[in-house]
Amino acid sequence: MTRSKIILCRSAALIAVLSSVAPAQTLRELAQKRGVLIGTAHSGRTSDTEYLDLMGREFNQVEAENATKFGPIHPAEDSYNFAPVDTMVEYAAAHKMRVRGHVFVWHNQNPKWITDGGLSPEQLAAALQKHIATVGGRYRGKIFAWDVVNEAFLDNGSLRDTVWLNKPGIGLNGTKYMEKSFRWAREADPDAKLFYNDYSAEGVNAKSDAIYEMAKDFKKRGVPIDGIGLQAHLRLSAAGNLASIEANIKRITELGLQVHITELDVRIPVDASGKASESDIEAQAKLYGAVASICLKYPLCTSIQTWGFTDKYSWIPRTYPGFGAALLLDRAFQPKPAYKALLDALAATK
Ligand code: 9MR
Repeated sequence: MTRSKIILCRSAALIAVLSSVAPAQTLRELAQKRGVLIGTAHSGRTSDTEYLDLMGREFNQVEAENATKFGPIHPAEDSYNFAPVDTMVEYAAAHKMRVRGHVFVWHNQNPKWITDGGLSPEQLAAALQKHIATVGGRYRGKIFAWDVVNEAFLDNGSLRDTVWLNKPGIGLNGTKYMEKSFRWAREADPDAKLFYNDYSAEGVNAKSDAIYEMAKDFKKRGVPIDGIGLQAHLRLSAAGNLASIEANIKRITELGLQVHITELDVRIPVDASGKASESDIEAQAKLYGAVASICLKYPLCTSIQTWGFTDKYSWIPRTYPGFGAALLLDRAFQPKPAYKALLDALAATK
């Protein structure tokens, strides 16, 4: 062997040894090893390169926080705003990330032409079908899973009054309007995984019971539903609800449905400068780790997604004054204990 060949072999051996002992560094490396997806909402800040770089480094799934909702993507009957979504889809492809779609049918963030356009139920049904066909069709093969319906139930388990159900609605009673939407979504993209998504339905309660019953009925009758999204916008008190969260994940997966944790964040009290107490930050970390560990116990719980990853861009302070610091990295992109807890949960042996 020549001298240069020997050096080459030695360095290859050294690299092999180093990479076998070096711990995997990022959330996505650990998630990949376990065969799960680790995702984040994308705030749309495309000029913040540090933000984009970190997102691509840590996550293997991304979902638009707003850009794929009905109003933002379809603001007028004949006009679609695809550009921000196309940009996200290209970014995801460049970083080898999967893309989740959010959402076709929701009571919020609908455009005026839908909510105030005086459309009849027949016209609304046609508009919704066309919307699903157009948006779902455009991203066929690029968006691997869609929240078809979001937040259709109230906390007491009854159906929410919405433009799609009864104000004026698309002309179908009860859960039939959702059934129709799932069927339209399947037609638009036969390969996309189709989800029902909601909040305050992580544990077993009146709302999650109603969702479970609907999903069971849909499965039984062949309505194309593939999973339930559990948003998981949590407070520290959720630490007392972990057994119930596990029971709910268990019963959903026993139906043969997937679970995606879709919007995980844990809001904690902050002072006027946005600072939280050490003990709350530690308790928050434990909760992130615990929720992830529960999901990882169930092979059909296939994705853990946080609603953003840096406290620099989070919906919490705007919506819950006095609360914040809900995500994995602080406002300067420094990892918090929650980040480490999630790493540890992903690294833990089964
Ligand atoms: O984070 C989103 C925020 O930027 C929007 O202003 C808000 C409008 O309703 O929607 C937020 O995202 C919501 C998601 O689409 C559905 N589940 C609850 C999320 C937080 O409100």
